[in-house]
Amino acid sequence: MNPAPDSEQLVIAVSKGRIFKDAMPLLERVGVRPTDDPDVSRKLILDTTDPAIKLVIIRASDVPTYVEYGAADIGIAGKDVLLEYEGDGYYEPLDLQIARCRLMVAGPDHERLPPTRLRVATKYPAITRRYFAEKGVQIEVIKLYGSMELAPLVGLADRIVDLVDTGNTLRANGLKPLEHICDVSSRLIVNKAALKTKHARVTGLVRQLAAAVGASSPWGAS
Ligand code: PRT
Ligand code: MG
Repeated sequence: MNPAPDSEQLVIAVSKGRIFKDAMPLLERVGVRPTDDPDVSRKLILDTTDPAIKLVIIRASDVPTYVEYGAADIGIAGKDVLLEYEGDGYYEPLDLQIARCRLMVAGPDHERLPPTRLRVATKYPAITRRYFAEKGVQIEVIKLYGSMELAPLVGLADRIVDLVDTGNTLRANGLKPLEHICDVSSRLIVNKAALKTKHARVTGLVRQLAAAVGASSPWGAS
């Protein structure tokens, strides 16, 4: 088969780990299977069984940046990452309903005296500030890059804002979920220019993926 011309090539940005694991069966259903396993290979650009589609393997929080700037035409990213990302330089046509979890405020099982100004540790400072501002609660945000659950245990913070799935991680660290901020699942995002310049290929893929997840077709039928 001849390779597709460049303008017809689609680049899909996806992170390794749980989103990749959940996204692969969906992509396979629309004929896109990477020829290397990103958990084994060190390649950052993967060919797929569709000669016109490549995958770029990047950090979860970098996916909206790649798509906004057109380094990828399409991306798969958690709603948590999209809500935290400052910018709206992409379309978000489809909820893939994978990698589901909840974004929650959590705190110690046994609360000490309520502090005057809550210190909240999180890797989601923007979401956290918005959430507490809407409630009219003054907080101090402590930005961390991981292991948020540790912060209350060592006196770094009174609360955390983190993703919760089974709740096992919270329980194992003597924390409990306190407030539900939002449900999270992974979304398909699309570069705005690519929707125009590669319209047929982009809308075709989005429609196929919509059918694969049983969603009604975004951007109309045909
Ligand atoms: O590793 P890197 O820093 O690059 O990115 P990452 O750690 O965010 O990547 P990854 O692969 O761990 O998560 C990517 C995306 O998966 C997130 O942005 C979410 O959209 C989605 N997702 C779904 C989750 C979870 N479920 C989840 N449970 N991401 C993380 N968790 C973690 C959570 O942070 C906590 O530490 O799992 C723990 C809680 O799980 P339970 O089951 O113990 O409650
Ligand atoms: Mg990780």
